[in-house]
Amino acid sequence: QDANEPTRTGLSRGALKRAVLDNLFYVMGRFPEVASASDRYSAVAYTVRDRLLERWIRTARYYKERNSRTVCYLSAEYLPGPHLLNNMLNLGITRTAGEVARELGADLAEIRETEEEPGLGNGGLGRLAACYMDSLATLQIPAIGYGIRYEFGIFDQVIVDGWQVEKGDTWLRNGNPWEIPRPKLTFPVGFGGRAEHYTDKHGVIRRRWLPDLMVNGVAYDTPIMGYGVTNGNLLRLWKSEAPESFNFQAFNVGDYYGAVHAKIEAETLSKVLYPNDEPVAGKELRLKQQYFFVSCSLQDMIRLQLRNAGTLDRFHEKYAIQLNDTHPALAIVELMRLLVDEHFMSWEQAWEITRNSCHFTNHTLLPEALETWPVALFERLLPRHLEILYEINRRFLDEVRVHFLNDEERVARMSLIDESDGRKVRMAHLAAVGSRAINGVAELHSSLLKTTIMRDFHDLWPERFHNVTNGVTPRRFMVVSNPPLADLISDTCGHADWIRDMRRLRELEAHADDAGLQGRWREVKTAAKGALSDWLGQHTGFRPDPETLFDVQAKRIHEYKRQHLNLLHIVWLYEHLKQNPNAELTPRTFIFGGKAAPGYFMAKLIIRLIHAIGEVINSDPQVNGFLRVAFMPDFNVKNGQRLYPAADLSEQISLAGKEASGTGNMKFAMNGTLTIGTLDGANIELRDEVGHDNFYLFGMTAEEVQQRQAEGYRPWELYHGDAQLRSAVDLIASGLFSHGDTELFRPITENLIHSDPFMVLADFHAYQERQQEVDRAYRDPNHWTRMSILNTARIGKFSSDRAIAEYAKKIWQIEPAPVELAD
Ligand code: 26Y
Repeated sequence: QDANEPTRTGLSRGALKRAVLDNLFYVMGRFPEVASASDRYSAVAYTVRDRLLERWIRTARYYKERNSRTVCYLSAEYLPGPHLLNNMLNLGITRTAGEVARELGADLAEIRETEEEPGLGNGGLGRLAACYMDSLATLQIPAIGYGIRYEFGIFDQVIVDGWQVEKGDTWLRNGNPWEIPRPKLTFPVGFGGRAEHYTDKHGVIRRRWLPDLMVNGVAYDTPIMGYGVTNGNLLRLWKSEAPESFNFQAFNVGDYYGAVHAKIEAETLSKVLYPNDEPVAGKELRLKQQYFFVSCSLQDMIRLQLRNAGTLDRFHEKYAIQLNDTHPALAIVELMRLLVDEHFMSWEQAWEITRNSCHFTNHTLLPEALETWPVALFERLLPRHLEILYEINRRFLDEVRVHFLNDEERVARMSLIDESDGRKVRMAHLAAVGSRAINGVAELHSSLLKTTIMRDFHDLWPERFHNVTNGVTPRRFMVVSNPPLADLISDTCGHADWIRDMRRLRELEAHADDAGLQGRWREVKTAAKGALSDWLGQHTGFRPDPETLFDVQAKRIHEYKRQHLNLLHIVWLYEHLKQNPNAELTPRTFIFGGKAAPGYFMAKLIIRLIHAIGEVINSDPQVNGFLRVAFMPDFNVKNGQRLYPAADLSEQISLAGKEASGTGNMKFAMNGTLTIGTLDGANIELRDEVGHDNFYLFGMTAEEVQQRQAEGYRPWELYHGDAQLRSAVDLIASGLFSHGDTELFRPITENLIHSDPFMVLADFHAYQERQQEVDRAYRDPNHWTRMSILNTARIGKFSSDRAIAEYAKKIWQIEPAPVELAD
């Protein structure tokens, strides 16, 4: 029966095998004996893609016929991770594909290794967007993810002499089998020029924009399939190109080189992803990128709506636009411009539509991460948009004045323009004014939003504020990353329904004390640790002992995330061990992973310090039975998938009030990793879910932090008052970890003693005490394993399916549209 199955859609072993060989031959132009690893990968990827396309096109047709309400997720970043295995899982062909590979003399694991992941994001925010795309499809909600097809994504990190060195990310080098270019789907985007009055054919005086530079945005589509359903959504990324007419125009006036230059400039727009954690001010190209993708996306929505409805009057009923932070907030102004200037709608109607289409998610309270743009730059690039923004502001501020009589200070605070220090456009205010709903990403964060940066807005429009706690997809972070654990869970529960209904993991609870399950649970963890060790051995030369406790901190390197708190504890432990060689201690390997923004000096120095401390500790035979330090280079989605299953302890130790949510915390806990953490972001809710006894809590609360700062924080007093703390800091300053160089790490030690903006010293003692408790607990394997099982069993809330269901209900008012795969 296999032989009769169509080669492009069949899911049987025979059909898949035929398809792989076909693709190798006809797409890659190779025969098996000479195929490279990357040829083999592509042949398999095209085989999977063909099968997605059938479902995908069926979905597109179905949504079109029904004119379904659609979520448009606007995000400057997406970090989907490798597609191959995830798509195989969604199609339900993982096992068959493995067999086919073997029959062809290949190894699926090896084939997977050659896949380049699209690193089109920095970290949490981009990965969240990818998790949400996965859940939208799985929950059968019509959605388009709009973004930028960066030619160079986040840099690859290599470590040279303990320093981070950035390498360009050339993810498109071998082609990208997952995307479908849509050259016909191209929109023009203008920049610069001026605005002018003109009289239309009805004699009405109108305003229009005459840009002096045009760029084209070309769509590249990637199918995003749901798990175990026919629905497939669309990730539509824009690539910038010069319009063809460009060369022509220039040729006519004889400026050939000018034309070539302009072409290059147009193509620069989607060249490279900007890192976060760097001063956001004044990066002209970033503003251009934001406008570019927002404009293309809105033009695309308008095209679809005109095609389906013939008018834009009900645009907001058709689309729910979600702004992933302020990066796409220009959508508000651009939608106004398109409706008013190009589709001749009245201001009032256009504003009604705009304000009912947009929704805004905030991801940070850190003042340095709030986007503002100098008015002069804004005006030069987007002169007409500035006029529209001023008009939005004028009407908005009148509303504020009427609501809060006699409060011009408040008016100034809320204005879309910050007049305090050179005039700047406040993007968060724009996003708030133009949105129906505003949400934070964890309970604490959402409530701090209302009392800090969005306080005035909350006073004005309390009903617009919501919380949607983040979630992550169990498909990628459990089933794809950790198949043995997924199998063990399904085996124990007697079903695999937990993969789409994570609350059902609770069924594991009943077995938490079961010796049989505990034994198998430990075996799974130990095997994952072994695999990680092998990988680290191959890539760093140091292979940690899987018998030790794996204590992992993996996330972007940032002072607020406090990797240096972790380091101070390690240094303290080292000293303690040297002084008490017989101390009873659980052997531990501290594993770090994470990238530093290329321009963030302190973060790069912290990476150097991790390596410096590792170098000394790892080669000191006196402590080696107990203490080791490893660094996983190039932490990205793919490498994260090796890390989460292998961790015993996850470090979520940011200063309370600084981490909006965190999502690594959830990925670790899903894989049976216990957390040591502060009451920050989603840690609070995670602890409430898994149970306070199964979470290692330490540190000040956000409130205590505020209080302490208000009183005047004096870290030097802590340094002088705590001998253990002082000697840990001093040991770093002494040059022990830098071959006697007392200058190298001075910026870190001096900063800690004299300013310590993230209160590392204030939380040190509590952290160290809690770590001692971890140490003791790990020595009781049954108790530890019980806690590990309970973490997984109770993690259901943090599925992105729950988060998306909340958005659908509270924010978007959208219903699922299940697609059937007819036979
Ligand atoms: C303005 C530009 C330079 C910029 C670009 C990217 C600024 C920030 C970002 C990225 C921010 C980010 O990743 N934020 C994280 O979002 C996660 C998802 O909500 C949260 O879990 C995490 O706490 C937050 O830091």
